[in-house]
Amino acid sequence: MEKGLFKKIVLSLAGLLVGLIIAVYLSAQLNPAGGSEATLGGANVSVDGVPDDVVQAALKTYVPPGQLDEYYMFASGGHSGSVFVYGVPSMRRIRTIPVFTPESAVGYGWTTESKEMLGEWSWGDVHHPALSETGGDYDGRWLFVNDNANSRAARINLDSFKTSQILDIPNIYGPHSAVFMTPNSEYFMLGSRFAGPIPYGTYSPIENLSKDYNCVLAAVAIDPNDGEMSVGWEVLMPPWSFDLSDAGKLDSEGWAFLTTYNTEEAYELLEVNASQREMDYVVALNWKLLEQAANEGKYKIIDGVKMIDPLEVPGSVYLVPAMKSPHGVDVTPDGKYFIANGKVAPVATVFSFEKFKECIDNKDFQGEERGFPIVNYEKVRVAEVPVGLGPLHTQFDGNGYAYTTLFIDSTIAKWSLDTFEIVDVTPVHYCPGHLCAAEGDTVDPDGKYLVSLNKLAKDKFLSVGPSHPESAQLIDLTTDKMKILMDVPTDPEPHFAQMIKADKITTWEVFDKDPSRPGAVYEKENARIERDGNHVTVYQMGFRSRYYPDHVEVNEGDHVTWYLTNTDFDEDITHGFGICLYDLNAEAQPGETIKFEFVADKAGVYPFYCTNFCSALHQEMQGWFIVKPKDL
Ligand code: RUQ
Ligand code: CUA
Repeated sequence: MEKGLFKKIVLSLAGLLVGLIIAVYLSAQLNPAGGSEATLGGANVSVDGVPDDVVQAALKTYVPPGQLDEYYMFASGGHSGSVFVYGVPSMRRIRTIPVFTPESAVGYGWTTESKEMLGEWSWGDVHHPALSETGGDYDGRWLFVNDNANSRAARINLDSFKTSQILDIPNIYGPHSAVFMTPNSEYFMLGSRFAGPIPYGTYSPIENLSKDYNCVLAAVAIDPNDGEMSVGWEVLMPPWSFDLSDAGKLDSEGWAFLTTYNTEEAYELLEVNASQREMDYVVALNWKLLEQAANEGKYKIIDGVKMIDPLEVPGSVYLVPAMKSPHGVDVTPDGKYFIANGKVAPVATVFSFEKFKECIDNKDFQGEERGFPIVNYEKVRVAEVPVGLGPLHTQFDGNGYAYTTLFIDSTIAKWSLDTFEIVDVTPVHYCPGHLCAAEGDTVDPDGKYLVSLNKLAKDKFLSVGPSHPESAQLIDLTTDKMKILMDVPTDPEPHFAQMIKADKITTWEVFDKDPSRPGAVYEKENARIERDGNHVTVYQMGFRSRYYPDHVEVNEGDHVTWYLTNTDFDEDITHGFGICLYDLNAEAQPGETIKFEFVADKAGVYPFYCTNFCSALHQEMQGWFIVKPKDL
């Protein structure tokens, strides 16, 4: 039986079994004190005695066999360097997409293409995934992420769920305050978390931080046709740590907002010294003006990038005072407000974009710092919402409510964007960082679901030793009170996530057959091994259940270029390729041609085999790589 069909049958049976077990479990919990009627997978079940909220939570998160989740959630994998894909509401983890770190499960980091993308680095630190947008709405084309460690950004194509480009960003140490998309994916912004002398490699002693160190904001431009990223331009900023950012939308389109947390310019004991001032800033950036300046040549080149001095572009940067080391900054769906989350101040401060513009028009400034005008705090601030201790991030539903995570309180507060009053608080477990609402960063959020991305799980799961997994909790937003529906463990480390309606993403079933693709072979008569001096090129096919050719003999020291085409144009029939004792591993998805290169520096006989179980004769899908010794 072919793998897809077999898998479907097994999955269906397993699903039915789980459904049956739940039904039996629920109906077995007999207790005359309670009682509830419910449907499960289309059948009526009696769930007498089970508390109603347990029944509702089970039903709301149960996706019966044959049905699919309603949303994809793309979650940061933090310093795993990967992106984790979940289905919501089941919270099943569907996929791990390796981005900045090799992943042998899918041969990422061994093929020529992925090796070249990873370059000299072996790890990365993904913080904030951002989906591409059209008209302020997720369009399901691409996902972009930042690397806080090695100053990169990456694009994942959502037709294949593969990392397709990694871009080095010059001049930015720790681009943490990224990735946040402009409403038509013109750009995303990245800002330095760490001050440093630029370009990379420049020396200056730490005491010179205020003088010689900079933070930099980069605008990465996105090609509307293929999503190709390039550094558009950069902006030279003082050595203040940039933490998070968000792009303006609708009323505030054309602006970007970034929080800072070390305007003290401290360089030791930051824990204390970066929290001296009562106010730091939200930095507001008029990116359209800066784009124009870049087009007019108002820049100098640093490390190959157009670097704009914003002091030479009047009107491009303003400072909005925000309470003590704010963390997240979030623009409301209508673009009318931007909200700074206090972190060490127990408030979410709501700023009016309209008032901000008025202050600029009326030159209503309360001072300036390093040449940048500081707008009048009393005028732009419309509310200080006392959300609780440790506010970090805010998301929105489509009904005029905001949801703020409180790291220290371990709660989420729901509050009105109209009255600025808190209407509900739910505990979460434990210490939430980001949170993710369904379509939450668009101009038209869905509400419905909220996921709390918690830094600690403590007692929530079976113990796995001194360090526990992190956790994600799914919260129901369809009732007045927020209700936790389920807990799932997550791998390190949940930072941000975005949740998109599943029907907005169209994936390929198989790779296109394209004879012009370098190295591709689809017919046995074209499969071959070619030699040019000491360079051997293998054109190999893989199909159920063999490789063709299945013996490849080269001479010790040969440089080998190996193309493998999976000629099974059949969804989900992936062939792996591992060479024993040669540290080589890859996979070819249906219809895909992959390439890897290596030097045959060890003589001997090395079996190769398919690592993905692909058919009943998968075990026979093997061959031999034979390296003839030099001195023979
Ligand atoms: S941060 S937990 Cu890296 Cu997004 Cu706020
Ligand atoms: Cu191909 Cu297993």
